[in-house]
Amino acid sequence: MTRILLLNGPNLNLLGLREPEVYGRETLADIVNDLLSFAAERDVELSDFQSNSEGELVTAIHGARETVDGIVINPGAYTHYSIAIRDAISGVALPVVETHLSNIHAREPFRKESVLSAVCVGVVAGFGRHSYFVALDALLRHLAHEPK
Ligand code: CA2
Repeated sequence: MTRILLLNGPNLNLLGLREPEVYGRETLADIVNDLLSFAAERDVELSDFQSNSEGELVTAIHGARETVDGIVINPGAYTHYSIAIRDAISGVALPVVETHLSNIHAREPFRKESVLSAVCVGVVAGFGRHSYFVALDALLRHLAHEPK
């Protein structure tokens, strides 16, 4: 069975509760529940973790090395400056798909740069909740074509 870890970074626990005009009305729990069904239909074991702490995300990435086949991550604002998360992704040598609800290229200039994209196998951004499903589907297709 393919095992995937879904990681969500800082403030994504506020989804659906604040700024619905930017990030939508659904909570993270709503999205994760639908992703669990999506994964189960494909015989995929999906685990998930959200943290507002950079160190906890780094530790979760390290732990993933022995436990999963790939990672889907919405790193939140860490996308734009976390060299620690970048180094963790490089260090575990797992395929990682970076995903964003919003189109980071159509927002403020400081969001246009991701320090993580270069160490990820791909990036999905701008499709709201659908970004997560596209990212997970793309990761599964990647794994099917490039097995360990
Ligand atoms: O578009 C995305 O998914 C982001 O990763 C979301 C981050 C942002 O810093 C990135 O530039 C792009 C912010 C997540 C904050 O989510 C909130 C949700 C509701 C209310 C406030 C923040």
